[in-house]
This record gives sequence, C-alpha cells and structure tokens, in this order.
Amino acid sequence: MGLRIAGHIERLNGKELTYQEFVERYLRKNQPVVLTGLMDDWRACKDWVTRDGRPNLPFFAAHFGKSRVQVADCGTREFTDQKRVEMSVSEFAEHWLMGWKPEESEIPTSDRPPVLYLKDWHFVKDYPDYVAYTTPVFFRDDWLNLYLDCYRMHMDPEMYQETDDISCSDYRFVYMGAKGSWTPLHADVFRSCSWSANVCGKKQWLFLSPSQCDLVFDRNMKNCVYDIFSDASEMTFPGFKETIWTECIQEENEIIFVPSGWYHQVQNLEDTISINHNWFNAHNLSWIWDLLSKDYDDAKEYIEDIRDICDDFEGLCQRNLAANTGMNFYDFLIFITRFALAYMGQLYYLLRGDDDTIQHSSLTVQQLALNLASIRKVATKMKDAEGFQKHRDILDTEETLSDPKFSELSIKIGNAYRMMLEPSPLSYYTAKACVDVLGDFDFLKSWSPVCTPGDLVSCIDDAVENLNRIGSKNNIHLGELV
Ligand SMILES: O=C(O)CCC(=O)C(=O)O
Repeated sequence: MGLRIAGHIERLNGKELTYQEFVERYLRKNQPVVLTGLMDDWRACKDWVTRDGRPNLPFFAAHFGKSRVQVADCGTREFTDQKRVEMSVSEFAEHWLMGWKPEESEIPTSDRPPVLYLKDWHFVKDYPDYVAYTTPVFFRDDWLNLYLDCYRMHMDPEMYQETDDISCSDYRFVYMGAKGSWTPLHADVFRSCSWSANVCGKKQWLFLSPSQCDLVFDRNMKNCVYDIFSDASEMTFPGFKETIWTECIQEENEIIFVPSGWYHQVQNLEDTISINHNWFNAHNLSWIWDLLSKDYDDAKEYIEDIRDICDDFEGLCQRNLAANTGMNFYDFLIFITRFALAYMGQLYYLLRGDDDTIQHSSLTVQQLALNLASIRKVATKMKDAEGFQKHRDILDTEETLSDPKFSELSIKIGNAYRMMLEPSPLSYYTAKACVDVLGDFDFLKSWSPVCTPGDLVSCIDDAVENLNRIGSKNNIHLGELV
C-alpha cells in the first residue's frame, strides 16, 4: 500500500520574512517551512559545487581530506539506524568518484556496491576559520550549540570521552551523499528542531506531525518503523495505515525548517550536500524535558529487576539516561540554570538603564522575559519528577558567575540577540557588561547553590521581583511576561 500524502509545506523567500514573523508563524506553531534566498553569499555554495551543480569532491579531498568522518552504509541496518564506519573524507570522496551507480539495475542488489552517506560531520568544529556559511537569523537563538561552544553537556568523568559525539560536541553538521542515499525514519535528537540547507542536489522529505507519531510504533510503543517504504507491516505496526504524510521536495539553495517532534524520512534524489543544525530555545524547551522524562522512565524500567541489588539505583538510571539520550536530569537542570542566570544578567543590565539603552530594548526585554518564563515553566514540571536526589549540589551560582565559560556563554547569547532583534541595545560591550553586573545583583548570593528544580523556580521568582523593582523606575514590569 502506498503512503497517504496530503498537505504541503509553505515555501517563501526568507529575505522577505522578519524574525518575529518566523517565530509567530512557524517556530511557535511548530510548523515546517521552506525558506529560499538565504544562501546567496555562502562560500559553501561556491567552493563545494562544480559548474554543473554537482558536489565538488576533488575540492573536499584537497582541502578537508584528512578529516575523519562517520559514513553510513545505506543498505545495512544496525538497531534504529544504518551501520556506520569511520573513514577519511579523502577515502569517502574516492569511493564516490569510483562511481556507485544505484540505478544500474541489471546488477543484482546483493552485488551492488553500498550507497554510502557521510553524516553528522562536525564541519564547523573541524574548520572554524573556513566560514562555509552563516546561520540565518531565524535559527540563531540556538541554546544547544551556544551552550556546547562553552560547556560539555554531560560531565561524568567515567563516561567522558573526547570523541563521544552525543555529549561533548556540537550539533552543526555537513551531510554528503550520492543519489539513493537516505536517512531512516526518526525524530531529532533531544526532540530538538533542525534546519537543513541544500548546498547542491535535491531531497525528498516525508514528515509526520507529532499528533500522529504514536502510529509509527509497534504495539508496545518500543520500536519505530525504520523505512516507511518497505518496513511497515500491519502485523507489527498496526497504526501505520492511518498515517498521513506531508511531502516536500527540497531543491538546491533551499533551507527547510524541521520543527520539534516531527518524524521524518529523507531520500537524496540527486547527489546532494547539505548543512544542518539541531537546536532548541524557549519555544520548544518543554519538548526536551518531556523526552528526558520519558527516556528516564524507559531507563528505569529496563533495569527494574536489579533495583534490590543495586547500591545506587537512581544514580545508575541517570548514568544510563546520559549514555542513551546524551544528557540526564542533572545535566538539563544545570543547562537551564546557566541560561536563566545569563538572562537575569541581561535583564538586570537593561532594566537598570545605566545608559540610554533601555529606550531601544523593549523587544529584547520581552524576549529575555519569555526565556525566563519558559525555563520557569519547565523547572516547575521537573519539580514533580521522580529521580532527583535532593542532596546534590547542582550548581553553585557564585562560582558560575565568576567562571570565564559563563562569561563566554553570556556574550555569545548577547551577540545572537543583537543580530536577531535589531535594533538591539546589546552590543558586544553591553553583552560583556551584562555578565559583570551580575556580581552586583545581590539577591543571587542567597541562591548558591541551586540544588533542585524547585530552587530554580524560586530563584527565578525572586529575580523577577527584584528586576521589577529595578525596572519600575522605567515603568517596565516583567510580571505578566514571566
Ligand atoms: O538529510 C538527511 O539525510 C537527514 C537530515 C535529518 O534527518 C535532519 O536534519 O534531521
């Protein structure tokens, strides 16, 4: 039975869209969109593409050939993904140039060379000085990558490995694959959203909205369909026949926004290079917590039968959660607490109104207040979660404020907002000042350390009260916002 495909994805010129419009129409509503016109100046679109619009593989081999990358063999399956091997970019380019021709159908499938797909190449980390592209303004409020540029997501020394992609690197990737390469059905890591830009080639995307996602799981809600074109037997996946898919054919120089929690399968219809980032922010933070909470329940259920012989059952659940999902409850609480502190600093700076910045900052104040509100909402949900051990010191706020990594994070956040919310009062220097003023924000001293989600909620409430007092001289109240 064929797939039922209905609906379409809007396509519009990104140059004619404001950041606020993108937020209102797509990010807040969690709806996909294709944006054109945003890649004109990208170096990637010149250097990486031949005159006839194909991947310039010799260029990759010559300039980035030594990079070690993950390459999926699209014909094999390993659990929920394709089997991957590591090789150098030169080796990958060499294989490709030797010519896999999946369309040569006279060769029996079993004898054809595998279609290889280079995936999840941390290109920006590998080549920070080669500016292949600039992240469009719509995707700059990216808490995930801003954070990972300064901190590790998970700090357990027993688990930490330099090469451990899931916990210590960024989520900015390059993908390269010949016609016929593909990505199995999945929703994105952490239930983040993503954007994916086609530097050359053409992709077919098939999307399932979050309201239908249960339908691609088996009766136990454990296993998900792998390949929607071949793997969805009615016996195993009884709900699959009810699914209604949205198809999008993405052309060269188009960027697709993939919202949180939308399952998708992707097929390269031509030889394709794409750049994609996973990201999240205030608008989809609760998706991340909901996934962590569900994955924690699964991790716990999985080892329930050894609970009685386990010295630290909860600790083991959290370690397994970090290993499987990429972070655990404590990592996430530390993550949102650091962001909350950074936003408090920026609000404190703006509301104090030391200079005339306050006159230009209502949009920024609104955004920062919305960020705090979103963190508070998630921390409130977290209060009810099993699995937090109350005695642990999660985050020493005083130590955080004097940590150079925290200054770096605050400055990066300030710079991102400066670009997104023009005209913005946050110049580089004010972003730096936002960190420095936190030292004067005396009430914070009573919040060292933050130990539980409840502490974070109370800390935000106290901050808002203090900020309102400070802002009242400029008639600014955060009350309704947070
Ligand atoms: O381009 C692909 O093959 C997959 C990309 C993807 O699934 C994503 O960005 O989430």
